[in-house]
Amino acid sequence: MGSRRWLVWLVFLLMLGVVAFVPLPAVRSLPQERTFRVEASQYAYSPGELRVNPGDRVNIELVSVDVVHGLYVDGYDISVIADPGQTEHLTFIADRSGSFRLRCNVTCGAMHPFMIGKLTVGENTSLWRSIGLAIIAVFGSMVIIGLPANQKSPGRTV
Ligand SMILES: [Cu+2]
Repeated sequence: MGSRRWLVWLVFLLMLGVVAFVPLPAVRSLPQERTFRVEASQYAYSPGELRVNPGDRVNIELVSVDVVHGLYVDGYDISVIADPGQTEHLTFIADRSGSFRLRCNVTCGAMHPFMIGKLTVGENTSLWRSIGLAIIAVFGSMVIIGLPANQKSPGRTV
């Protein structure tokens, strides 16, 4: 009985380790060409967040809806400026992983400093890991709750 319980624990811990730390080769995709049409208006970008994989070639088409707006990518130190009604292009390779702010680099009005977007370069493996860990936690708690009951019942006369 004791050894079986120990074995269940071992399997449980192994599963935890696998989900938490083993790299996910299937998710790793080849670099792609990604094109985003980003509309800039006072005082936001739409979409507000761009998500790409490391190594992707990113094309941003910046469209200004009202006044002159810019788009500066923190960390990459590149920018583009679009006149009202115009579309300007910014192309770069996403070779740095992490989260980077997109900022308007043209003073476009009172709330200009708050005109901020986000570029995320990275695979969303943490999401899959957290889902996996949640499933294992549920499974594990079922095993832990279930085992003592099974072991007790034959031995005790209540
Ligand atoms: Cu602006």
